[in-house]
Amino acid sequence: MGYYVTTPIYYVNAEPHLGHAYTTIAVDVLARHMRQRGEDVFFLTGTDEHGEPVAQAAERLGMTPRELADKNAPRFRDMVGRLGATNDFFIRTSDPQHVEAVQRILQRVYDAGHVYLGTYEGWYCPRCADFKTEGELIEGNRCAIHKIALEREREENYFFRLSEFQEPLERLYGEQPEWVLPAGRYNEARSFIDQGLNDISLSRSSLTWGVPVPWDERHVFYVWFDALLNYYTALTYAADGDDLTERFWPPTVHVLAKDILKFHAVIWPALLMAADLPLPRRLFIHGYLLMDEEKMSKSLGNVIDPFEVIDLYGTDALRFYLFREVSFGGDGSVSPEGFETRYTTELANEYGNLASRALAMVARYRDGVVPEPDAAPAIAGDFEGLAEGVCDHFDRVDVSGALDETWQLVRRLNQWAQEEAPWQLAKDPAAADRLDTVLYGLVEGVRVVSVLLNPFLPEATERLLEALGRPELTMEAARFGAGGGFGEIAGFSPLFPKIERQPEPAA
Ligand code: ME8
Repeated sequence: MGYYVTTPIYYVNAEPHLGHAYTTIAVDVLARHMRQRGEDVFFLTGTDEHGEPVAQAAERLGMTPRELADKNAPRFRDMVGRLGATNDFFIRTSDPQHVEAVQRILQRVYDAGHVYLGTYEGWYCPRCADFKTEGELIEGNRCAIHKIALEREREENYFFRLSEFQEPLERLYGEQPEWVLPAGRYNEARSFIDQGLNDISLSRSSLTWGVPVPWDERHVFYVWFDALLNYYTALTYAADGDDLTERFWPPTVHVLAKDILKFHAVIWPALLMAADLPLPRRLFIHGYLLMDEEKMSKSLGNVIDPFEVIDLYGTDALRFYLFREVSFGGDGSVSPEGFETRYTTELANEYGNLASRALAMVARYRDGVVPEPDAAPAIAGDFEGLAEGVCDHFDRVDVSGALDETWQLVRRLNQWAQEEAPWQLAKDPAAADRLDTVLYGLVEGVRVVSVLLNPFLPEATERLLEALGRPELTMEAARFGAGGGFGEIAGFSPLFPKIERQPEPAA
């Protein structure tokens, strides 16, 4: 069975920001880790191009929705590349194959009797592309997320009989308490279901930018139905002439933030049941990146541009920072100062220097050849269970936990180097064996943590492992002492050099 992991598909109504980069990197870290374990991985990301969020933004800009989508989709694709993401496919919901597959699946849902024509009356947020209950509004009938005043709408819509899936969803949640992680989000989804489900709009007749409803072309599908189905349709055409659904459906895990929990945790499984398709095995819901205590979002304008961060600190530093600074699953603030601090104290001083010092000592005291010690170094014991622990974290999508566990070993190696003081041992010819053991222990330790850090820091770790002449990245290679010794070490430049910042212009 393959390992199939997805990000949400992002709206092309604006340019990508750090929030989008965040989920994309998390999923890439997972995908890279699972490949290290020999899993058959498929990693999907892409853009959500239909519906009101895009149509309205295009109108404001005096463009057609398609022009806006064609302008912004490549920016998301570029972002994915700059982040070092190893996605297997990039879906655009304007792809004709997606449109055709959505029509085919929803026609099946219609034919099976899950759809009827009715009238929608109520509040609608065009930015969320979501119908709101009175209870979800904030003062002045405004959207709680976008803070914009909403209009009451009355429109003929096709409805999806969500209420029919009340019991099947209760059963799903009852039988699979870890279907949604973390537990707080599972409870939230469950209580939404427990309040009783109402049927929901499946189509819109006031909008033309969408997938036409095949049985009634006056309507287009409500964008969320079109969007959610991307996870399925992508597999039908991602590989030319090869349908990947056999190999990868159902998804192993969908990763998303809590803003779109209800769509994924309630509507999506009901839709799959209606279409008679197996359900994803798990959803992982992460929190928000905040700037000055507010959710970073394009409508609030408080966004960090991931391209700028990468230009300054590099891709690895961004990938690392986000999961160190904010525990994956919770909310947390990020800031340019925070980047600077973690870069210097952790990447440059703790990891980069550890590697440089270990290699420099091998060069100075042993002519660049890592010694083969007679006895295993004492530090080997600290690595016992490490790879298993990291795998356990990743099995639960605990990306920060996996990083923390590995980083403790980076710190332990620094501490051990201080305790053993190889620079002192080098002065005493009688301590030559001991020095051999310590040098080997340090280099082997750096190698093992580098294998485990590879999903987070692909560029730096691969450069270092090349220099060590030990480029293996598998989980077997993440054991202390695995694969024997080293040869002569190649020289290499510092992994995380000091950042030369442009001085702030004088006021
Ligand atoms: O909702 N913190 O698209 P979207 C953390 N098209 N993650 C954030 C974030 C933040 N401040 N801001 C954005 C949509 N994200 C739909 C999805 S899926 C079938 C359709 C990330 O462009 C996070 O993953 O608004 C969030 O769920 C997603 O971007 C929303 O992206």
